[in-house]
Amino acid sequence: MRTDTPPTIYRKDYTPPSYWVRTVEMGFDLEPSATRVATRMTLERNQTSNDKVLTLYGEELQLVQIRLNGKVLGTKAYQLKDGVLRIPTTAEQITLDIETLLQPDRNTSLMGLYVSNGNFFTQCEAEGFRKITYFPDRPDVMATYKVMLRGDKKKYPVLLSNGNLIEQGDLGDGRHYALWEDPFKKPSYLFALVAGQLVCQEETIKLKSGREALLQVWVEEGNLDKTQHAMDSLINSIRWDEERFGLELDLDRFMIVAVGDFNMGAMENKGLNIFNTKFVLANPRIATDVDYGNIEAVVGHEYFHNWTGNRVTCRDWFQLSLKEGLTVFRDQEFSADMIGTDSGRAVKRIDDVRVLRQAQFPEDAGPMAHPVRPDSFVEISNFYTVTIYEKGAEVVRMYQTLLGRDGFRKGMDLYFERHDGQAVECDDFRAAMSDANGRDLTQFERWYSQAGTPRVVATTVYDAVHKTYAITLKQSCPATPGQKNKLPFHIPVAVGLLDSNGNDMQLHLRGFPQVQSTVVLELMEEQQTFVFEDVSEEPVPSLLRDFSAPVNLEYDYSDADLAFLMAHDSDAFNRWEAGQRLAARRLLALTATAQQSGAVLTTDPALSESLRLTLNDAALDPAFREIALNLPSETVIAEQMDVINPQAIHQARRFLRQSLAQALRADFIEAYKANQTPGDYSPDAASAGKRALKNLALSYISELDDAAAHVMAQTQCDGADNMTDRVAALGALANSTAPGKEAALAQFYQDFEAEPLVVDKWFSLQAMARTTDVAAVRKLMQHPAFSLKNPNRARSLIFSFCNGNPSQFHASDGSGYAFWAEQVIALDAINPQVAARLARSLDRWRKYAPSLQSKMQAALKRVAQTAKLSKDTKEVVGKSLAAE
Ligand code: B3K
Ligand code: ZN
Repeated sequence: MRTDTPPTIYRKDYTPPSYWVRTVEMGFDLEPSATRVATRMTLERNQTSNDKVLTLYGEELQLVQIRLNGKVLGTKAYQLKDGVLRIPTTAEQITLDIETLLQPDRNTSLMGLYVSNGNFFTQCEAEGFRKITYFPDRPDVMATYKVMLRGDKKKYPVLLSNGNLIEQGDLGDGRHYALWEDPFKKPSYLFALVAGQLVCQEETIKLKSGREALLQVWVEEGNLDKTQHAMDSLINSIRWDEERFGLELDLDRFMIVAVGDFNMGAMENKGLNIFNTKFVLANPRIATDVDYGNIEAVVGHEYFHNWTGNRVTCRDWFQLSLKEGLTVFRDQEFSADMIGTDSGRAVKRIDDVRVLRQAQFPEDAGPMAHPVRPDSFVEISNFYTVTIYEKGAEVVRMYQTLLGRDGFRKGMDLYFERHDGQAVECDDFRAAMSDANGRDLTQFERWYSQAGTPRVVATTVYDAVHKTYAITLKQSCPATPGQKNKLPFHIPVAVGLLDSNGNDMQLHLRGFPQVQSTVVLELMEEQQTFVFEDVSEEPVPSLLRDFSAPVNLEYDYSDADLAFLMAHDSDAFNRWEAGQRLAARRLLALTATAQQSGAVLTTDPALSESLRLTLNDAALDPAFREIALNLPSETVIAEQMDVINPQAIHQARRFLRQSLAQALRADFIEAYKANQTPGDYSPDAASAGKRALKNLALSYISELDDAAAHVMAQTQCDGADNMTDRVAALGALANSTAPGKEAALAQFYQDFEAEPLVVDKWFSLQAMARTTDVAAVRKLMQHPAFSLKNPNRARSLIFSFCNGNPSQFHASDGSGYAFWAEQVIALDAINPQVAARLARSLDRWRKYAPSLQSKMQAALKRVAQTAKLSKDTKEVVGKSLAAE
């Protein structure tokens, strides 16, 4: 019987498997409509288990035959129900042969084995291997794999799998074969195969130990002019992990393959990383500076998984952040080290925190809020979230903040010493950090078990007589689904104190011997007071430097304090933060005014003067100036309101941008001129920073929407020799009333029709343009280049509109929500994972005005009531609709 409510899986119910799989041998006869898979596995009874059944999982498979120790199993010898295959047995050793039949060309979910543009690819994390064969598909079951691939020689000249190629040859019937062996044991989610018409760029490098390794980047023919940056990024990643963590590539061969149809960014399959083309292909013509940066980060991320994820993996999927949070932290550090300069590091840090606030804070405050180590889920694919990844990375970063870089490294070394080759838990990582440093991190566990963004309220008292300065920190954490009351977290709060000249004071924290300009206060109780001595004058506090913990910190700064910090703080993060606080204040006030009918919005000379100083401060890197001049996003402002009014926020932010453009027009023009990057394009941080500031200036000037601004954007669009400048100018035009706007959009499409990643940009910038309403999006969906089946394309238009164009998406007639429901339902029938992502767009529906709320609720219900909805989407809309 099919149950309507899919079951919830609980962390507390974890039991070890009844059998371990030791070896796996697989043979694939690759045919798009009928691929035959023969799997032989040897299993060994887990002595600690009392379970008298061997459990395997399979989905959407045609089961041809099962043989146990060579004997065919009749249907009475096993039970097959709801994707679970149970074989009663208590034998010590078993050899199991399973034959399955797949239809990769009909697999639109892009999980398991599928066809993309005529080539075969796999995606097995988290539970895709069960779409290839019946298997104990859980990460604590680790085995070595030998894989034989057979296929048509012309159609599939390239046959790849994990590990090392040990044999290849002709089969005489127009087919050929390749035999691959992965010497490392791995969980099934790291299995991969690729077959098809591909070409590669390759390079051999010498590893630190002197061993040689072959590196390859595989792409479709015609894309070899776009692989150099990925190759460079891979080599840099290998070097960085050797240097920073003493971790070497353990294989003789490491491959990256790019595919156009992919559910997410990339996948760290052992030795055979499979990537979304978006995170591999780059040349100046098609990729922006941001793309170059993302490619470096994602190539690094997947490579770093080889140790943090592959060599040491997760015991169960509740531990996902063990590998993801840690690996994001590692890729963030890698990208920062690649920039090298202090201010470059700060810009990277600010970027990462922006993502956290833009996406993770809302998640933590909404219906899908979950701890970094969740306690339950319905569909694990829904838990590849910004909480697991980005908040998880913040949690790892806090170890480093508390233990220092060297202490963190000691913890990492101990982690590998203890757990190499094992499937472990988040607690094991914490224990390694604790034991390697002799530090009690018991309370730190709450970062893993409690959801929600903690709030820290700071108050200060200066005692002029005793020359002391007391900072009192009080923490609390809002209730989240299933977690009403929270216990205090262990929060590192880095602080500095500025004297009246804007210089850092030397800090004498009572009870601590060292004198420093930044001190990490460890807030462990609900409320604690920290006293600084020998404080000669009342300082301005710089709190939560470098964003030392993922919390909302509140302090009653005056506008003057913030302007002072903006101008002087030695901590670049807090310099930026002060400007953001100031701007957010103005935006919230303007939003409040915009909500009163007939009210007039007024400008604020003090803010524009502060921003003018930053814009013109030649001592600051252009990249920093750009990020500082960027106002808090509409989403970030929305999160600070009790009741969200998207139109009022949009109106307020646009008004502020326009008034800044007016007040600073001459300065922006100057910045535009001063930050040109003549000569050959290079994506290095300094050049990218200049382009970013120049294009920010253009976007402000374009807010004025006058003839001069139109000419500027049009000239840049026509003359650009790289995608960063071209797309920035086209974006400015798309948001304007420039007479050449339609022609520019048409020209852009014509120039890049053959480059899918650029066509995505074309859809995306139109989806996010101010004037694009639902009707315009529907029209764009009629474009021959649009397809719902390709996740990148669906994201470029539909997601960009629903998540990136709030004032239009939240149109008062509810047309955006009706559109959203239609698209979630349509996508769900094609690709549940992608649909469930889109389903998250209405997460925060309860925060909107009642008239919008009821329309959102109706749209959510419409999706929830759809027949045959996937459990992915069902979980998301179900949690959204559930009583608070
Ligand atoms: N580990 C993969 C994510 C797989 C997502 C499956 N739904 C990519 C990464 O985090 O590196
Ligand atoms: Zn990852």
